[in-house]
Amino acid sequence: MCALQSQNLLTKQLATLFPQDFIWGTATAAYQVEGAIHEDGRGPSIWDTFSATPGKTFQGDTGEIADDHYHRVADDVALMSRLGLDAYRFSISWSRIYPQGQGEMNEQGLAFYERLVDTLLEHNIKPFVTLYHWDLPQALEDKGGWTNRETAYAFADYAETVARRLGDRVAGWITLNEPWCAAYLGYGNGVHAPGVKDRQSAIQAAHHLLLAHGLAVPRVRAASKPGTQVGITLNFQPLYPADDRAETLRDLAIADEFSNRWFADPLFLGRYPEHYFEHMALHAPTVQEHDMEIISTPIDLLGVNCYSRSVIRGLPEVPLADATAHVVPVPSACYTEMAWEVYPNAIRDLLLRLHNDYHPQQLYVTENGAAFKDEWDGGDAVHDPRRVAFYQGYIAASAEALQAGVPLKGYFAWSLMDNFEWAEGYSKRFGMIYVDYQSQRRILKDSALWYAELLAAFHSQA
Ligand code: GCO
Repeated sequence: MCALQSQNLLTKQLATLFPQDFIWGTATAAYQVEGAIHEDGRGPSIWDTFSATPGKTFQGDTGEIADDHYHRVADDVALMSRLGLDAYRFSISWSRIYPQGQGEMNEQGLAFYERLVDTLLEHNIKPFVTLYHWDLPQALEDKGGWTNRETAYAFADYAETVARRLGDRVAGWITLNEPWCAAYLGYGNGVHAPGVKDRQSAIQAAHHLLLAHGLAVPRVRAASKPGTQVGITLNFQPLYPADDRAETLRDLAIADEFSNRWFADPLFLGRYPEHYFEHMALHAPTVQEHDMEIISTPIDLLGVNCYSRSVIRGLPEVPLADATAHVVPVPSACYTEMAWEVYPNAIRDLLLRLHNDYHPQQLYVTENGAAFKDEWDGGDAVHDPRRVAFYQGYIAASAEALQAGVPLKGYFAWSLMDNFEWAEGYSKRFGMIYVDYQSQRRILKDSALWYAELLAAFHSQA
């Protein structure tokens, strides 16, 4: 049990560090919370297939029921309102809209998200919508999935369909969530759906994900009300050197290409990192004329998912392709249940780096949070002091970046409530709200109460 970092800032003080137009929210994703995977015309996704495959997820957990959010929208939005959220980031299940990924559209699927958006607006909560959070329609995977360039075009068609229906009410669109994970975990090391283990396929899948984003941006923007923000969410892993040896600095730079620049460079600079594929001992992807121009189309917001950091030590005898071989533990650090170091300065350093290297118009922290062992005694409380300390530290560090000039416009805690944590199933709890999966009862953890106190203090300043 690591010692809780003492928080110098009182909650009221913390609230004063953010401008009045700052947006406070929480985030979820369709497959992680909705359940109802066979309902109202929804088609199968790669995560239905993957999680139903023996050995792929913790104890064979699947998203079949999850938080049953599909049937509990009114109650869950009421809880968001209880927390005082300004915004809610959720994702749309592509296979609810196009059960086969393309072709015949499923009106019942679109109607569900229209109800969710309207319920949010009734509570003065801004909808921020992720169009792709990893749950590719299985029918498209059957045709090669993200290794097939046609999937990028199918995504842009799907995105425009959704924007035409909801673009008059959505505050912000995020085309893709963490394409790095969709590409590398899905096609490179296979720990996520569709479970392909071929690093070269991951390179081509990444390119088609980026292309899908670039094709979708102008079509989503054109179908939305003027001023609607359109962007993408990337995951980043801030890297720090264990020492100042030349091989450490060399390996850190290469690990940075793999962990952080692989997607950011094409999006903001219009090119991949110069020697990246050579360093990975892989071929460059097949790139068609105008692809990089499409990929780097200007965007209004960069969503930043940041949880931790890694400390890298150069190991001359280990090829960098296995980037994790270079990560070293930090003896005195506090780690979450995901074995992620709690290091609040990582989010400050990352936001400053992104601002200085890529100059995005606006940044949002679209995910930040922690999994800790939460115990529920059947009562009305769940005490999670380490998660409260986590949020206090990372939000204070985000404020430092803001005050240093980073155009940070909002913060979404991951997650609103405990949910299906992909290959970890339900073994990892990230929520501010505890979910008893047997009864589907929701219990506000102390971190939810603290967040509500922070937001109340913030909103009382108006
Ligand atoms: C991600 C995903 C979320 C995860 C969260 C905790 O960032 O990996 O967007 O779906 O559940 O990050 O791992």
